[in-house]
Amino acid sequence: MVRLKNKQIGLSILSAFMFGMYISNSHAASATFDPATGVVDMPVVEVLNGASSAFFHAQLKIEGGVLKLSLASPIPAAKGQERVVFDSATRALHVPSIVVGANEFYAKLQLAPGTSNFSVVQLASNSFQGCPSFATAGPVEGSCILSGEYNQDITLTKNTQWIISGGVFIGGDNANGATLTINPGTKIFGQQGADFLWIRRGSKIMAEGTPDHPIVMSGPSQQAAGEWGGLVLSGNAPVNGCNAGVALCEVPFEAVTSEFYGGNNPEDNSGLIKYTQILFAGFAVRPNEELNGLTLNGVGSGTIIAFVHVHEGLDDGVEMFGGTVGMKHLVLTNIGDDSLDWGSGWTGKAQFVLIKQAADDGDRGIEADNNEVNNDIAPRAKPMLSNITMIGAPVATQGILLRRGTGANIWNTVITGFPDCISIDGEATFLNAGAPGNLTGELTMVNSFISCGSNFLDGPGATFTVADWFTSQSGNSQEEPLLNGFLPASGSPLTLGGAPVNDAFFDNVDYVGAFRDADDNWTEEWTFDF
Ligand SMILES: [Ca+2]
Ligand SMILES: [Ca+2]
Ligand SMILES: [Ca+2]
Ligand SMILES: [Ca+2]
Repeated sequence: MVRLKNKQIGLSILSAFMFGMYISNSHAASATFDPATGVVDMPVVEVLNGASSAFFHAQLKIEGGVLKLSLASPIPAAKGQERVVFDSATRALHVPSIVVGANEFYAKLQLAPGTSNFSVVQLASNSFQGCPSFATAGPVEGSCILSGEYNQDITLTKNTQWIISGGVFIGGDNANGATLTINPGTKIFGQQGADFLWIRRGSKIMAEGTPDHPIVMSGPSQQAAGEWGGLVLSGNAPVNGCNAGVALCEVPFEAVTSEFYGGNNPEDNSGLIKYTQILFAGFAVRPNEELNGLTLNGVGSGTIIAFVHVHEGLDDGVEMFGGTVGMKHLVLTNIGDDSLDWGSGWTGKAQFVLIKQAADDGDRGIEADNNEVNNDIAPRAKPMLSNITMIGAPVATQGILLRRGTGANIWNTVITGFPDCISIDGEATFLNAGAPGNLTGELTMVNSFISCGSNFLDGPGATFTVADWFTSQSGNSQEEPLLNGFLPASGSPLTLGGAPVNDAFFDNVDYVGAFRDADDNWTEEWTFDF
């Protein structure tokens, strides 16, 4: 059966929806339906597989009451145009426009595992239908206001300008869990720093954009950092900061201390964020206690974060407070403080990260703590990171600052343009690392290229020099990386300088930095212009 949300609907209803497409064939819809044959024709389907994609002319056909894939014929790449997108990772088929009479719909279909059968999970009008019951009318036609706490599942559609008013919370804290679904191409705005979106423990965000219809979260004028608060996820994955022997470590968030995060479930799932822009966010609630573009509090490894662009954040781009969450394909540009910041014992993963600082603002590319109060507290921060391209500016400080007891395993990273490339700070950080030539494996960096004003800065408490640490490890180089913008220029040593990471999360690649070569610009189309 074809399913619409949780309700089963008959194919006659679906056919009635799709019949209009046939009538209005002149419209530039991304799919059409012929009721005589039961065929849904999709002239251009992009099939996403990580950062690569393939293009097809595809058809679905109603057979025996089920929508089945009946044709998939390869066609040349057709980026930059309206198209259907199939995401192999989520098995979701996004049809941005199907025409029904005078109306146009977004349709989301889901491929059942191990079959060629699709079910319809959503049909949403592409024209404004008035505000749903969970929102109030906004100041201009076509806008709706979200406020307060939501204990039921809600879906934000691209036909509406969604306005966040104050702290908008999805779910209670591990109670009344809800799912916030955000459709491709949806725009969400905050009006001031105190307007933010918060996914609480036990609830989920399902923000699945597409390359041609990214989700956008932004401020009202899109001119400066701090126009709205930002996006916060809180989860039940392990964090540090509790007293020894505490069975369940939960801690309050620094900027909003009524909100707790952390738990005992490393695989906790806070949902999915893909092809999403988070722009002009950040809010200083108190000095040194801020909302970031994307704040990840105790978020677990069941969560998917991929193809996220944080631009012009007032504080950090992405900040992890503990947790185990992994991320792929991040673009962090013009960030006011640190592009990537962690503390409270983050043990997650990241691959393919572009960090590019503005000429006039920014602190560190990566600022890494275990815990500020107790540098040796467990679980100790020890993420795995690979394929980072970090481009600083003279106004910045360090490319990477490793301090307050943090561990980390870093591969295939290039750092350039900062006053200092790498600093290690604090005796606990040095002791945890071991000694050059006899490292513990807790703090490592291999197959990485650095080229800064000064490549190394030895912080207080040093028991070895950062230079000895870096040069004693395999594949590291201080030669000029030869970038053209953020991509490797022809002849760049980065393209042959990498080593694969032996871990299932990571794509098996052998280059240094976030991009394979001059043609591998996976930031195209879905990002904000930076
Ligand atoms: Ca911060
Ligand atoms: Ca910071
Ligand atoms: Ca900082
Ligand atoms: Ca920090």
